[in-house]
Amino acid sequence: MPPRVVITRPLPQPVEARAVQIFDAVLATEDTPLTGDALLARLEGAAALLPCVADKLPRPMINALPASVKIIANFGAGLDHLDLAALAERHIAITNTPDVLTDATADIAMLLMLGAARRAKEGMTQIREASWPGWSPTHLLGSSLGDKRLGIVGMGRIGTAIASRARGFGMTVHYHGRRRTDAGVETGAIFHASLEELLGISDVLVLACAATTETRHMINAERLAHLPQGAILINPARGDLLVDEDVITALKSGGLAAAGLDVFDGEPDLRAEYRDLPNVFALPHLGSATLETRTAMGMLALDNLEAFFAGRTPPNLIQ
Ligand code: 8YV
Repeated sequence: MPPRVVITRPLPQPVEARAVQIFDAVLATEDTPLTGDALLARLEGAAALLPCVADKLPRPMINALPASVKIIANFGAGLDHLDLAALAERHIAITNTPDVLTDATADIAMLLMLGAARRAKEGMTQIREASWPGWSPTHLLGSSLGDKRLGIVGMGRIGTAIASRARGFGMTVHYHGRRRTDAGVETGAIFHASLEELLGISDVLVLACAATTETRHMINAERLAHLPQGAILINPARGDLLVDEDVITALKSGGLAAAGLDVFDGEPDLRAEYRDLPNVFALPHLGSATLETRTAMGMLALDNLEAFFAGRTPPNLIQ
């Protein structure tokens, strides 16, 4: 009998087809997060869980998982919705799906940058509300990206992919990370040993780091004050990297000219100001949302499970 794998959400058709072919797969019939008792009931007798970012697994949930569960194959790169320490204590393996979503997420970062810099929200509002006064030399003037300095926080796979796109737009690339990356990966990007130093020169700041206890609320009033007046903040990573109140204050005062946000603390709920402020270009967590990418993510999650149950090391084993 193949191992039972519980999948929390509907996935692209080829992924579900392969899942039922190779596993005793329990597919999701509803597209809502699976949590609490409903999740525990579905996991009875299952060997694996395939969750996504919206399926929160804090310590009490992990402690309550049936003993049959041996691996969690996350659909996504970020693991901040899972308590890794609690999983390690229970000797439950965990894998994720990096690489395959790098390009799609870097593309969204560029969309956020362009949307914020070019005042796309205000333009779209004029179209929707039929309030476009007509072409004028001074109508909705945004700022060019080409001559700007881009500061990237976290030069990992996604940060590196954003850097190569930004170079194509003529931006000068700077970054801060835990360590300087190899010259081959850096390709001319300028390393800053401290975050504050990076902030000081970032006309556009993009967050491309993981959400951890160290990075939580990293962008607060004090850090925002280091940015050049009228900088643009881009967040395709995780909402809790920001202190929302401080970001909103800066957006209202003009300290920040604009923000491009794809992720929100407590999403899908978001602060009313992020909905209403004209200088916030916001998307509903679409970073990896292309059919190709979501299919590749699902296939990679299945690869990880296949390897695990065949006694091999899964390609994306975290712990
Ligand atoms: C995914 C993401 O769509 O991979 C991640 O960490 O943020 C998204 O691109 C999401 O996590 C799916 O679970």
